[in-house]
Amino acid sequence: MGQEIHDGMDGAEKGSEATIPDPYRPAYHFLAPTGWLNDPNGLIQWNGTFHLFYQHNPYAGVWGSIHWGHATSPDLVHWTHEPIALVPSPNSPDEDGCWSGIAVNDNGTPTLMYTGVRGDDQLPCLALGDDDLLTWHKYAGNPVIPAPPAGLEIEGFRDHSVWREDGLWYMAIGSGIRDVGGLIFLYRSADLRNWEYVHPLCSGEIGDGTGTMWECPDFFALDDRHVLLLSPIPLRKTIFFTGNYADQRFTPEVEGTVDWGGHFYAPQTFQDDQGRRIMFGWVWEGRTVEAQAAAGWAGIMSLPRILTLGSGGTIRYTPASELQSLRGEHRHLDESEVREQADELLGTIPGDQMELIAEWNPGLVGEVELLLRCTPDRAEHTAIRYDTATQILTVDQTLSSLSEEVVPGVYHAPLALLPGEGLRLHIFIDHSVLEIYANERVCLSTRFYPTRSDSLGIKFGGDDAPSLDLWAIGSIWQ
Ligand code: DQQ
Repeated sequence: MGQEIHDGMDGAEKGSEATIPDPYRPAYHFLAPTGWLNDPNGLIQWNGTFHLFYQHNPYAGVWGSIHWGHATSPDLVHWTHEPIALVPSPNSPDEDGCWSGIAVNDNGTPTLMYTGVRGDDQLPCLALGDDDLLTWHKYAGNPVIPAPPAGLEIEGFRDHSVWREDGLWYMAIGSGIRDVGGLIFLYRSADLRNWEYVHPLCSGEIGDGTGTMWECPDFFALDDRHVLLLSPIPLRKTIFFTGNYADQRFTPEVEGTVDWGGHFYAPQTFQDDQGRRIMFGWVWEGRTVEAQAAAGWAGIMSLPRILTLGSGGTIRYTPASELQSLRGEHRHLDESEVREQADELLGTIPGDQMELIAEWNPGLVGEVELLLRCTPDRAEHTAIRYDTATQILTVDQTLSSLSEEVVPGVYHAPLALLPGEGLRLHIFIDHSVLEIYANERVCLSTRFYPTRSDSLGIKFGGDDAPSLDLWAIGSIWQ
């Protein structure tokens, strides 16, 4: 067995958010101090403090040399950047990158399991932390699994979900079998260092709509079911299965889309001290790679979402209630006020850094429309529409930005309102980030980049007006 080694990974300076005059840089969504961010990793609450690690290239606003960035929070909302946790080590199993993984409490020792990348090899590696989780020591016996199961033509062997069961550690690893479909390998271990292959936890088939390779599996119990989150290649979105787990095999029963906004990927969940299942996801950019490189940063984290089991094996999503601590000035308008004040709804609340809840009463007919980040002449705006006939929620970014560096999208999500149910859109606008929770069962996260300084208004269309609650939202940086 290997010994633990010190890497002297002091990494980046601890600090707070850089003050870069960039109108697209969010104020209350987490992002790296500089450079690139992708998947959330190693989410854990340790002695009360929340730890968020993430895939990070500190050198540029593009994907590249992948380190593990690190931040801490006392309340799940306000964050402090900490020194980089993992740096690729030359001539080691992670010399080409420290890819995605998780954190566990191994009987009091903070422990990371991540994918070490060397050439074509992607293999699980361990790092052990000091008590403050700021200094990490890579395990000298890495990789802890020397090769994927033999005799299979696999596509990838990466990303980890680890849990305790019957006194052992179990680990799910994302993969795919060439020309067959996505697959999750299941391993078990007594000590996180010696692993035995069990069998596939779950697998898909080419043509079943679940892609060819399953990235970032996250497997956990939710109420009386189990949930498997997957980010399949080439879907560019995250799906969930809820189903039954028995004899170390998972049988999916219900499938769904975690987020319909075209920019949400590779989420990870953890359970906090209150027993809540909390998810963060990577929300990628919607502008060209050249624009991202010029900005010097790319990629943000979604807001923390609480997952609960919905009806029929679906998942319900609510923004963590702690986010309400960011609320500032508040305005409430009822339906008649919304109709009358159509052009002055926001008052002094900034239209690029706000939260709004729009609620339409049950019995809605026809189509309703809400324009955000809208110029007075409507030349720039993002449209959210709900059509009661098709029961489709749409986010239309065709006119979101006049810039040619922006890739506009139109995103659709099915949302069937139940008898007696109104439409409730809970919306977070944070400079270039738009996060929408519709009736707590449909999420759409996307990015927008208005160019005009007066792209700050909101407007409503359609026969029915909603009631509105609006808040100015503060910054998350300590
Ligand atoms: N991102 C990581 C991989 C993972 C992918 C590399 C998903 O471990 O499969 O940065 O976005």
